Amino acid sequence: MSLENRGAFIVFEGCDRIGKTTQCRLLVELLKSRDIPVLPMHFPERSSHIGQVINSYLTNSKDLPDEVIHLMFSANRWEHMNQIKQKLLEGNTLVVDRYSYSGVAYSAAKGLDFDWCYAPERGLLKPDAVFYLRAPADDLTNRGEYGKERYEKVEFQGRVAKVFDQICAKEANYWHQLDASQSAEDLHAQVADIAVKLVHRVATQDLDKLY
Ligand code: NYM
Repeated sequence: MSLENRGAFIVFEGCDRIGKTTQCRLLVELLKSRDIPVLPMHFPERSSHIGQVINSYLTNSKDLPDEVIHLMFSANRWEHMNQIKQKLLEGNTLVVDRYSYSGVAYSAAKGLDFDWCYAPERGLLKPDAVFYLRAPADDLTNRGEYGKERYEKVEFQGRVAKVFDQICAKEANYWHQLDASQSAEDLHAQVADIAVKLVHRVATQDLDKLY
């Protein structure tokens, strides 16, 4: 690829324990094996000051009003935006585990207004593609083995899934809904097919913003 080619901005979304982390890893490994420059990222990015507050909240060592933590998650994306833009323009494809849509889905699932939740995300870079990993509803209720972090409850995850579905329907032109109940290998094959074509297709396109 020529020097002025940019990388693709790829995001994985979905409920907790749906397999995003595995799929991110498999995609990063695949792109590397094809000599496509690629970097993994994950939101929340817990190492910054804001990220540490988010971590304390998620591990239940700190309580904050729903609105405040919502804005912290958004601020955590904003504080990395210059870095993300620079990496993409340098030609790196970014494979990002969660983004703005998790921000909206988890807060709206608590009862906050959808449009209010989306507002602070406006102006952030828009992903070229979102892979939305979706398990059938009964599969979700069978997933008893959630961890200790906040939000990891079956009933709450069902509400989160509903908001993700709503966003998926609205953003259908760059969202790819994939069945997460299939094997990690089959799922990866579907992701890989779309992602490799995408990297080549967007290389000469301008970056877009969420609006
Ligand atoms: N989460 C994640 C939010 O509530 N809002 C956000 O903006 C983001 C990015 O954090 N249960 C929630 C979803 C997860 C939790 O994410 C931690 P992970 O991917 O398990 O580290």
